[in-house]
Amino acid sequence: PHQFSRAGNTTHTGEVFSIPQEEQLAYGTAGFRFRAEKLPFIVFRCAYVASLRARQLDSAIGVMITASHNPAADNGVKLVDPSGDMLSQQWEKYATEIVNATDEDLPSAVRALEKQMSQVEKSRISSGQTKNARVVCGMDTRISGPHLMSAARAGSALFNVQFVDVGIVTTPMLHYTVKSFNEPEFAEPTNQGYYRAISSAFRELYGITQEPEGSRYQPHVIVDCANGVGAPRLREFLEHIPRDMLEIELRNERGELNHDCGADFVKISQKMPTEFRNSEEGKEGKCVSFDGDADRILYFRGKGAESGDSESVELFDGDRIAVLFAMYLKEQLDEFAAIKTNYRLTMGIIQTAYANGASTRFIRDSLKIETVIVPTGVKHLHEAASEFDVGIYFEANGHGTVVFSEQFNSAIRRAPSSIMCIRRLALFSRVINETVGDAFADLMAIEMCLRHFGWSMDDWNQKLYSDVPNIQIKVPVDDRSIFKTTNAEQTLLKPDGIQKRIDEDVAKFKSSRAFIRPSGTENIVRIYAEADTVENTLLLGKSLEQVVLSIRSA
Ligand code: G16
Repeated sequence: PHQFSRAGNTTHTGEVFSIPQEEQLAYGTAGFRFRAEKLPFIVFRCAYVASLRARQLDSAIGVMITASHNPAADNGVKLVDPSGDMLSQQWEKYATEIVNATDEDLPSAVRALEKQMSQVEKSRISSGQTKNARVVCGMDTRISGPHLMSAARAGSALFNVQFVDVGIVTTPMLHYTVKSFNEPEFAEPTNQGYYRAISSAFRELYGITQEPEGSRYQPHVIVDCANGVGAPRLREFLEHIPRDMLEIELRNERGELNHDCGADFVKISQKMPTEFRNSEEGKEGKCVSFDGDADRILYFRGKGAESGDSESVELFDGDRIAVLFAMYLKEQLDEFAAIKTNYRLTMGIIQTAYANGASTRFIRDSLKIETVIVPTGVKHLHEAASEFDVGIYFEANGHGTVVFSEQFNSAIRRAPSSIMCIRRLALFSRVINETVGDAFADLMAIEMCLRHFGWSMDDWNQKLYSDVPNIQIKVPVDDRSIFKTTNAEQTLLKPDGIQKRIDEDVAKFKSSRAFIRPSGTENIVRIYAEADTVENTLLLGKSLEQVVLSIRSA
């Protein structure tokens, strides 16, 4: 067996870690994600699938080697389509088939896949009209990354497709670069091209943003980099942002990845990340947390000395960011509608079941904006957001962005650019990374919205809604595949009888809501609960934990 076969899978430490032929591997919430030892043959085969898709479409396709928020010992791989979006779900299925084939069956699985393509696509592949086909591969800072990069290179070589190694980048940078390869007018397909495109839009937007009288906005932010790729790349990006516009301080740059820090840690524990705990600024200031590959962002601050709790944080999560964007964009769109009545641009906000109930009520009742709830996973949110001219999507965990339709772009292009709301909309859409949630781009956009409204953290907190108490619990399980959900993951169909027990527990508390779902990225089941008080939320969460534990031990 060769180095990247199931039987001969060679790890980054040089050992052979073979994977049983019958073991089934699933393309999860965000690609294949396991302990790094399993990954080499998976990356090899995924890169082959990417190269086939690249030749089919004569385009650049992305391969990102990352396990994002997972611990340092894990790794993963996800594929990126030509527009910079997540891989199409049809191709997720193909990738799953190829990855799960036995070593013996691989050649026939490959032939079966090639056969499924249309005649036109096949003739393009066989006649070699594939000069734009390339596999663009990036990785995060994990120690297993370089070996997996070599597996990806070998996988794309099978089909003789050009391989571009972009090195250590954030996931959103890779998405942006793939789009830039395919749409050269969008940006130059390099790290510098990405930095320049976003920072120049930011500087221009800054230039036309007036702080209102009495503004309490503070242009100073402290960033928890999760000890990940966000740190080195943000330092480079900030060379393009003048310090008198925005002053950014970096922490957690070089320790163990995602350990005691990072957006996932802060969201789930609702605690200060390491390096913030004993700092005065952390307590009162404006703090931000990225995850391991910088595609998530959360704001937070310490609860302050008077709370007597030096560890807990007040979170400004994905929901609050989505609402901030919505308020800014709605203001511009309303002005736009008043001038150009022949364009009716629609706007919607996409959330998942993890969205704080108070945020959803605020969006519907106070902002009067449509909300849609979809299953976890950026691919679902992105797709639903694309139904609107301005589609804002955010998971509560801080993963989100805004997507703009063709109709939006042409309306903006045709309108006179001297009108302020048009300029704001045009520039905001360029600060944002539309391809996927992006911690850097979101940070820039959030700061511009806060500056526009003249808001301090207190204002951002108090002028919208108060979060209802909520808790998330992770329960490790052997086999998460026994948990089957429906209703945007808010109801469990399997194991039998479990949903009834959840409903009974929920009914014991006031204003409560809860659900249990299997993670698509870790070997755990996630519990989410809300109730009227912090105490009741904890009680509800704990009783649901017992429900899962009783199934686990049954
Ligand atoms: C990935 C996905 C997110 C998802 C998260 C957790 O984030 O991109 O959409 O919310 O996993 O998913 P699950 O609850 O299924 O484990 P990341 O930042 O880890 O790539």
